[in-house]
Amino acid sequence: MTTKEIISVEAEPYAFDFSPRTCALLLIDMQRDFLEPGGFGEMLGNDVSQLRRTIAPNKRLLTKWRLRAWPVIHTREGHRPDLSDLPPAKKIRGRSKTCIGDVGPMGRILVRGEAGHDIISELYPLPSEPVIDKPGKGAFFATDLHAILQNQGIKQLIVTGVTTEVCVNTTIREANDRGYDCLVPADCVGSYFPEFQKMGLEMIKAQGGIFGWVSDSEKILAALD
Ligand code: C5J
Repeated sequence: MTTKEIISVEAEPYAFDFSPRTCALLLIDMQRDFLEPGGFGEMLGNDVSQLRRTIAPNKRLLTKWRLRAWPVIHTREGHRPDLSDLPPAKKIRGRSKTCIGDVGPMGRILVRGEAGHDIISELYPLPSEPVIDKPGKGAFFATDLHAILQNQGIKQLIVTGVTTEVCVNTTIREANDRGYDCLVPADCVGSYFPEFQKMGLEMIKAQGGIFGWVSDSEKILAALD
């Protein structure tokens, strides 16, 4: 494959054309506490199967990206163990009995280094793949993601992960304002709430793709083959 080769993926609102050398696969927050039975997400009463259906298509996409040696970046939402980067407003939001920093079913909730904060084994990062530890919902806020992308000449992102309406949408909006094109495979992003999944995707591709494009993993894989 030459660096000039362009791949065209069937997408909405129209085809997404990308050069593999300048396009990264960005996996958002595929963390144990959000996805695994017995984790913090389930403890709050959420149906984790709504997120777990994204694991297999993410795995297929990730495997293909790795085979081609194209850029892959992972993110994790979480805070320093001393919670010095946790805004008090975020800590108390939700008025839950158990909140960020407290001991949950898989260690301290959303704290770096704890079991639940780590990425699920199915999609575990390779040592060569950057992992962005982010204290906010967006992956660009208070991280070096933009610098890493700029240094690699990345202009386009295929964004997957959880949850669709929170960290995926926030990251796509941040990316959009920084000049990146984003494609979202619908089957590779998940929400605990089906209506938010639907609207989270609608909002991205509305108005001629105001924040980006929506497709699915099969269409991306078909374009690569
Ligand atoms: C993410 C959240 N990753 N829902 N976090 O979306 O709090």
